[in-house]
Amino acid sequence: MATDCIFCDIVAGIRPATKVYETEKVLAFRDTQPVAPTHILIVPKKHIARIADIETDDASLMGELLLAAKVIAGQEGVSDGFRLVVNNGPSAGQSIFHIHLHLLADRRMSWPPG
Ligand code: DGP
Repeated sequence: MATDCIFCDIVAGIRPATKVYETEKVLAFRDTQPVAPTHILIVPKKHIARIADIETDDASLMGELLLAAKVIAGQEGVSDGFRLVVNNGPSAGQSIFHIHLHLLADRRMSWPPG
């Protein structure tokens, strides 16, 4: 049954997604509104709304997200140039309230980010 969280529904397999990586605790899939030629979302299967909500017990899980990013960058052939973004809260651009890393690559990135 669908939940009120799009990413929980993807994790549960009741909403389609183009998956690129999966472990027991982490899932990654392509963003449907890409802002770079390579744009992948990396999520914990556990529902946590925002980085501001993580607890000490989530430290290992958060580390798994970064390790997933490394593996996926290798799979995608972009290990030498990619950006990870985490938006926290509406004012920072967060629109889906389930923690996710954006892995962006295959275009020139500017700094500071907008
Ligand atoms: P953020 O704004 O940081 O919360 O990023 C949410 C991202 O999620 C945004 O880039 C668009 C993407 N997105 C929204 N709905 C879906 C969906 O149903 N499937 C997939 N794969 N991505 C989605």
